[in-house]
Amino acid sequence: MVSIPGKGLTDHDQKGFSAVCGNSAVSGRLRLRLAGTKWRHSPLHGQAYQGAGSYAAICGNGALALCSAECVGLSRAFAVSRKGIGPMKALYALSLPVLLLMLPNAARADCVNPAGVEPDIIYNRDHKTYQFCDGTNWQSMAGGGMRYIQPAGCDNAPAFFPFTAQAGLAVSTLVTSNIATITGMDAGCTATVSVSGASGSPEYRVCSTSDCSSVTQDWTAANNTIDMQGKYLQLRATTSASAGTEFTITASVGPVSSDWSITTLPADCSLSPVGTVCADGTVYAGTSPASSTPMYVTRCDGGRVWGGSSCGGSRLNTSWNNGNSSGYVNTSVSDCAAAPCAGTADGRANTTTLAAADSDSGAGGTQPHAAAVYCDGLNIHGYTDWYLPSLPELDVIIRANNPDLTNGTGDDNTLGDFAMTSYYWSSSEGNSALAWRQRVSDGYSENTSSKYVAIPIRCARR
Ligand SMILES: [Ca+2]
Ligand SMILES: [Ca+2]
Ligand SMILES: [Ca+2]
Repeated sequence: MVSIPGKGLTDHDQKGFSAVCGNSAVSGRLRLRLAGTKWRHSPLHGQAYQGAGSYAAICGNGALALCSAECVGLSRAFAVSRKGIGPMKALYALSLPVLLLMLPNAARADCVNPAGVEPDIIYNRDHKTYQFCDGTNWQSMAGGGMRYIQPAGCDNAPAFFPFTAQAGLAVSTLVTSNIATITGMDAGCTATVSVSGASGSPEYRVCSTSDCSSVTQDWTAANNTIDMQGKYLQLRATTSASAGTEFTITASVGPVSSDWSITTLPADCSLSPVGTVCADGTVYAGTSPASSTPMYVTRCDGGRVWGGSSCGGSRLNTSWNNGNSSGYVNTSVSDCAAAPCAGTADGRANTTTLAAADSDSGAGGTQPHAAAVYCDGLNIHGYTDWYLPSLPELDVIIRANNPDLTNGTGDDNTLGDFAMTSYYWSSSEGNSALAWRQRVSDGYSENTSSKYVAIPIRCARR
């Protein structure tokens, strides 16, 4: 008796065939030579013949498991039972290359010992099971074996099943493919389903419904033999930890393969369209008119934080000054008489100035310019150089976020998380009491807003 705890193969009886193989690593079937006299060839656990694998071992109901490295322990254990056991009691578990070498030349001929042709049926007293000749070997009809009898020459080649390439993906993120429909095979004709890829730990699942609400094979990386006609195939994998890196996943159903490409965000997302989320989590917003260099905004409005799939927290509504409607201060930030102010108005310089300036002459000491101070002190996406954009910069941001300057259309919120009907503060000053703000929905800007009004802000950097 052989006991192999934890390997799924627990035992065999004196006939050598009562071992139980529940190991999911089983990936193929082979013929097994018993007692040096007869070749047996049994289907097992839904697996079709497959050339990969390293070792063989006997499983339940006469099946022979071809195992990958995970099953190596099986063959070693069974090797112990080879010596001194009489005919029909010995188990031979051989490494795959050896097993193939032992296949007789008659592998393509009719069944032998006893002689037979397809579809002859015999009863094997030794193993108390019926066997049929598939034209080459005597196949077991015991247990679930009958499930794997396929009509000769059945079509297990599906029509090509495309997977949509995905780019601009966040790094180190598990992503799923579209759900591909598998057609063009004969119903009942099984095929080996597999997935491969050098990186990303790819897996597949098989569903019986187009939305995968009903799963027939849950996520796995293992090969499986499945009747795929009319079913649905979906892939998943983890994106690269590096920016701008493509992984290619290959899925196969029978002889047909299809590639799925998943590419992470580029390191320099300013080469991508506005609204592209950069590898660092910031959002490319266009070119700053103040510096003629790329400008980025936070993923979410002031007060909110990206939670992985959406912005969380409460949107900050802040005054431009300290919230007082008296004691206004005309700072050294250049006053802007009319929109869009000077094209070179620099939000970064404005913010530095405002963060150090007193906003309320009626109160002793220094009161903050709250909107600018928020951006000046912000530490997010790995940066601390955030600033409150000037009006010309805010105009670029708002037009990037709503290109047609019309609310309720498909181009809304290209940059994400803007309150579409709100005004947002710029760092451009109007005079002592007023500052410039701009509305997202239509791009309208005004300097008639008192500095104490509390509205949203979006910080930028470059
Ligand atoms: Ca001023
Ligand atoms: Ca003061
Ligand atoms: Ca729009």
